[in-house]
Amino acid sequence: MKILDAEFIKGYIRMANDGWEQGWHERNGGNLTYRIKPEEVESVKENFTYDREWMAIGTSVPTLAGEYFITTGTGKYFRNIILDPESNIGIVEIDEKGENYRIVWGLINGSRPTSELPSHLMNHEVKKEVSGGKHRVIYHAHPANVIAMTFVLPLTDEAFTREIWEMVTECPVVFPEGIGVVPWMVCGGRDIAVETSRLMRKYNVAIWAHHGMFCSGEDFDITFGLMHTVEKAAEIFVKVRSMVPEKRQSITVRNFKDLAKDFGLDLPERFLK
Ligand code: 2HA
Ligand code: ZN
Repeated sequence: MKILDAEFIKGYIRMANDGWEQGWHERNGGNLTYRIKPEEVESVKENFTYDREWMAIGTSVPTLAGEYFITTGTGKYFRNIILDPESNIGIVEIDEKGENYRIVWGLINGSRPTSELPSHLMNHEVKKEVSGGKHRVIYHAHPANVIAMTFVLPLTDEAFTREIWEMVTECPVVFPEGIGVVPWMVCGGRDIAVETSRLMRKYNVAIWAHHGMFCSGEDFDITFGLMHTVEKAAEIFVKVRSMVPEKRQSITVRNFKDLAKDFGLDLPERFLK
């Protein structure tokens, strides 16, 4: 099969372009990785070449040994992905130790995977484990309203989860486990990757202060939808705060408990204080 005819590649490109259209990917902002299913790898393998050199990931992800990922390229713009996939995205194979990768398709003309590859792969490792292999997508974007919130609220999981939950009734239904917050850290390296993947053990959303957001999910729709839901709630937060210093009324602890009962949600007590 021609690689660009494969449904998983089409789904990846559509999600990347949807993110661009939402305004979450100025310049080269953001990155997206997908852990490819074995049968999907088989279906397009004839397009792969194995002559590019192995490169160090910069961290060790033994659980992902032998896996294949689609990734955005470093310095590449989301808005260009749909126009020229082969230059802006690629497929990488992880070696049998989980320490190196090599590009087997795309990222032509000497391009490399995203600078956030260590964060993505460490998140994939944790998510593969805790979801029993179900989670396949890690998505990083720069949505403006969530970033704005990181200048206003205390940088705690409790403050962000509760405030965002209160903005839209659907939020605790979509992410009942809550949201994690990473304080400002240098991006692109192992330290921020370790911190983010620690949060990903508990949550599907991690906010990077003054930078953006990471989401994890089973497929493109679920992961994009999660980013979209959190950012929509953050937009409402910004609108409310722009109108008045204090909310006049909101969803109460009692309301959350009623919702949890009817929807069968397990909302952690520490977000309901
Ligand atoms: O390069 O968003 O965090 C894209 C980024 C880095
Ligand atoms: Zn970023």
